[in-house]
Amino acid sequence: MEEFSNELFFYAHNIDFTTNLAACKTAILKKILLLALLSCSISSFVFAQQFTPDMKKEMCAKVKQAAQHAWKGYKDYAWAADDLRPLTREPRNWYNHSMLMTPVDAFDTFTLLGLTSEAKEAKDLILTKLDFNVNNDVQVFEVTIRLLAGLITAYELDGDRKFLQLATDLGDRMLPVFYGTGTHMPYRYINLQTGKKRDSINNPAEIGTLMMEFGKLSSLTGNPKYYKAAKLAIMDVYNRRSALDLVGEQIDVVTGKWVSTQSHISGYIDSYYEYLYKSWKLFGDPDFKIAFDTHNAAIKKWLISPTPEGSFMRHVDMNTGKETATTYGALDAFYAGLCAYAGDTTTAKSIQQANYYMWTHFNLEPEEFNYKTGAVISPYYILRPENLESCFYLFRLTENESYLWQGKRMVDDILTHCKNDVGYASLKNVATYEKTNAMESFFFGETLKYAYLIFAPPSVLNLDKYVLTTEAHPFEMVKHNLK
Ligand code: DMJ
Repeated sequence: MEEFSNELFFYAHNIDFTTNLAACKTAILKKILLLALLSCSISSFVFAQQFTPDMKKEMCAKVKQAAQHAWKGYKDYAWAADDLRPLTREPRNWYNHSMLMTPVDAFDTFTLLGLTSEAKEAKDLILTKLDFNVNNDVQVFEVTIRLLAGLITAYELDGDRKFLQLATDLGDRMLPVFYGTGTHMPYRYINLQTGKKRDSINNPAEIGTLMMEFGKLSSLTGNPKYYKAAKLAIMDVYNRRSALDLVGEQIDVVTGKWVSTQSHISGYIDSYYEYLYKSWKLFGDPDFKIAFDTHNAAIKKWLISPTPEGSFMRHVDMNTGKETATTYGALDAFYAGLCAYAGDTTTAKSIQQANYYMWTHFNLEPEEFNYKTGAVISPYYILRPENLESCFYLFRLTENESYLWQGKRMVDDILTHCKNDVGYASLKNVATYEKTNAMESFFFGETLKYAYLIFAPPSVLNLDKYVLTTEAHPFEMVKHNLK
């Protein structure tokens, strides 16, 4: 490259204006064209170059070291808390009492990565300290996807029944949230000790993303009550879809009326779609497949927004289909993986192209930007996994090595720019790489897990046997009928 730049510099400074101006202009144009071609071929060469088995091993080793580094920070400065504030080296709890978010989210990641002593430390902590008989007013969705799912997977991977006892206790304490609204949809919060429920304004993601965990609890305990309640809830959302087969962003679970009719695949809706498809994979119940296919067709008709940089997803009104926003962000990135998983690799590739553009265009992906104007709306990055998650599904299902290169770039960026001396910190602004004081438990549960799985042998996680929850906790597929 340098050689050519120098040559161009030479041309620019040695033009004989009197004799052959036109010839010089042509020569400069040729060189510019050559430079453009060269830079294109260099970037495609990077993707065409073989990603060797040694390179995969090196990536896996890097991710393992990162997991050890972050866990050490948690142990040293936040032991037994929900998570670590990495800049001030302090513990952080979500509620009145810690519920060990980080160790529960991390246990299966340590197990899959072969980090046996870290897995043992997390297990011992969970089994000696975790107690759900506490005065915590919990957000049912977050506690379900991180804790209930983490405990269920821990039980399936490790076999210790104490994990299942904890999961069942938690499920029983949260189950009443489904009752008493007058619809089948749950309230958003419940007190684990008193059972007091609150917040009737809920959303499809928080209503629907209980299906895998509660359903799995039914299959493991033999009691159908969890599956029934969660299925009635998710199908209630589906039954309230618009004539365009879309759902809105917020719904009142008492009146059953939509409070916000904005429709998109981002936060508040995202994992509702994910759980319709994954619940079909996990339980084999065709009602979920019908619902997913109906929505997926509508998403492709109304939301997908192809651009030269790939397919982004817009926001529309669920009733009219009228565009309401052209914002896209870190959370939306999961849909490429879901499309690939559901067998549509063509759509998946084009969304992943947009995802990777979003990642590389701003240094590292921002939480949200406007893909029409290019303006960044929320410049932060909180160690989210969705872009890596889609990369994982696309590599697994297409075996196209370009996804290994994409994965490498993203993993290297995270490990370089988010690392500090005691862990990995979120970024306040991706443009400046300025850090902020948070290391969410999903960094362990999802981000590091997908980072590893992209490069690890497929046998580490067999997708014919396991379905990954929205928090990337693998659940063994259920063979018997729970309907
Ligand atoms: C995770 O907690 C889950 O994946 C959830 O469904 C939405 N995204 C966060 C991480 O970004």
